[in-house]
Amino acid sequence: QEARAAELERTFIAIKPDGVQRGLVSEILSRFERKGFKLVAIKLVVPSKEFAQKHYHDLKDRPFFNGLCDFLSSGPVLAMVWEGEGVIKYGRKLIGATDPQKSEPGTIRGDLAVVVGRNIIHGSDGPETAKAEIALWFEPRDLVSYTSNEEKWIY
Ligand code: RTP
Repeated sequence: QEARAAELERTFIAIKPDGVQRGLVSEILSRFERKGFKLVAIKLVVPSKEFAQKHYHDLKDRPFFNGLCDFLSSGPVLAMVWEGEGVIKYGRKLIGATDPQKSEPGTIRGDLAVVVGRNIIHGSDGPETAKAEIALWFEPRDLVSYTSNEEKWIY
């Protein structure tokens, strides 16, 4: 079990200000929990605009960059790290396509959002971004290692 725990991947997930303001936190958390992923870090923060620009630095040349950073820093964001086999890719699947008009029903954005600028949630898009985003939002000591009782029934 220890050997497997070392292999379990982690991803950064954030509920954006629209998701928090709309009271969708518990709905979204429960989807990740029920799937069998494990929460290893969580905090509610209002990021500064500079911090939002760091988080979205890959998009700095896009026309919507400024508005996107204003939006991310406009209110509380629920920042989280989730752990589990395949969590980076499958987390994106739970979230659904970037544009909620194209997200499948059953996904978080498909069920709960309407437009791309208010798509309620962010998830790392690969192992490198996951590592970088976790390091940007959390200190190593914020990441909690523990064994949940359910694990032996999930793996
Ligand atoms: P995220 O990083 O938030 O999970 O979204 P993503 O990878 O699915 O999409 P990405 O292309 O990285 O875009 C990041 C966020 O920028 C906003 N966006 N607005 N045309 C627009 O106005 C537009 N396009 C993208 C969205 O909030 C998207 O999640």
